Amino acid sequence: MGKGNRRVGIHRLYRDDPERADCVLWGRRCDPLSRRGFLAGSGYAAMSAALGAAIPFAHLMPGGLIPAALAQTDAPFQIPGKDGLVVLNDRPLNAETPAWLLDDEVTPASRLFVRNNGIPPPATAEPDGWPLAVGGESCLNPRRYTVGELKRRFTAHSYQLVLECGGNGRAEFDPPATGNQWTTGAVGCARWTGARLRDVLEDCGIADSAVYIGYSAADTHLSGDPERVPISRGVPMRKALEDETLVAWAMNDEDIPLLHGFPLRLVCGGWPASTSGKWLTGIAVRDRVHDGEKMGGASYRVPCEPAAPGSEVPDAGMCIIESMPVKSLITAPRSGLVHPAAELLALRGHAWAGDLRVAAVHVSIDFGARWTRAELAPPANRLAWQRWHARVRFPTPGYYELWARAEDEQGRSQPMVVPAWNPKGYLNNACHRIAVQAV
Ligand SMILES: Nc1nc2c(c(=O)[nH]1)N[C@H]1C(S)=C(S)[C@@H](COP(=O)(O)O)O[C@H]1N2
Ligand SMILES: [Mo]
Repeated sequence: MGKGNRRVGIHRLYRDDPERADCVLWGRRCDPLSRRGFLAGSGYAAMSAALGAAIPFAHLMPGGLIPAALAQTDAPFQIPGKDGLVVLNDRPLNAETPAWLLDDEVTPASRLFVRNNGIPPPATAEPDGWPLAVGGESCLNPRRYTVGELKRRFTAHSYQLVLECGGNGRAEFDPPATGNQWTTGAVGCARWTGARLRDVLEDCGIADSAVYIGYSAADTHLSGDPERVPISRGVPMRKALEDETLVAWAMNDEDIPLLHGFPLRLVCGGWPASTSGKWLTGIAVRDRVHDGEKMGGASYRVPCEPAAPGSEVPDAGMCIIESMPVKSLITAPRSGLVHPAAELLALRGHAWAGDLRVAAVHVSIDFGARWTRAELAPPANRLAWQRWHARVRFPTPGYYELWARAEDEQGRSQPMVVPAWNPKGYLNNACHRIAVQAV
């Protein structure tokens, strides 16, 4: 892949030109009179032929649905220290993890997605000397720490925390949203260790006027302009002061890998991962909503009220994304499995719900007509994802899709189709689906 390469997903191709996409996908003659959608005319036959199987529940299949077997984007590309990630952009580096590689309870460094907005700093040879400045309008006693001091002075806490990019799932929006065309893999749940941000802020003193924190970091802008900052986001005080919000110096009990913020990172589990500043050098306690880079405009903000797809939303009508919505993944089996129809198939995955707990997970083999309840484990700690297991049986041989749908403790479920359109394509928590051929 050359400099600045970007990947265009199959969904994007469909959004842009469905007829051409049909030609590419099904090898059909580009007939301008042919109807759109797979099940129209020769569509069903072409699709069955391409999948190599009949589709027993074809009558239940939503029109225009791209079969999961073909929507797969696994195309491993090597990044040092990474295993099987799909690179979406190489400047800045952005890479996601195929669902079947997210099967671990605790996501290993080799399988954690990478989302850089700028250029990471070089690895410091002296991590314990790395500075963290705490200040801002609402900090009573601004001061500087080093990572070594943070480790000595504050109690270390460890939590497994879900980090999911706000744009995970963007590839499915219609009209398409610009930005990394994440499918499902911009999420992970590693174990983070560090000081509670609350303990550090209380050490400096928090004024009554405190509203928000904002981070600053050592990465540099793509333009090379030292005056420009790639990203500087933050969270309201209530999130900043939670037990699980960490100023972390370790991931999975080792130094944080350079791509993930070595040697110091803010971690705010359950919120858009953009709030978890990597290569952390500063925390400002603000007397207003933090106004750093990527806090305004359409960045990490969505229409406060539902907006018509493609419409212009005035700035005042945009709200900052806070807790991420309920979501799940099928991490085993891998999509594309060929399985004996006579045998039960065991499947499993993870489910998470931002600041909330997951209350239930259901799975379907018939495009969502009927659902079976999965077994659901409690989280390792608050804000960790939860393991689920289910078994399904196929009535006849053929092509099936397995769909998983989680529900949070407040009764909100994942939608089966892409949810509320927004200008930058955030918060797509539609059900994950995989393809299985029963033989
Ligand atoms: N300093 C800094 N922090 C950052 C970013 C960045 O570009 N620079 N990217 C953010 C975004 S948008 C995401 S989704 C997560 C990605 O974390 P990861 O690369 O460790 O998976 O880091 C966040 N923290
Ligand atoms: Mo992100």
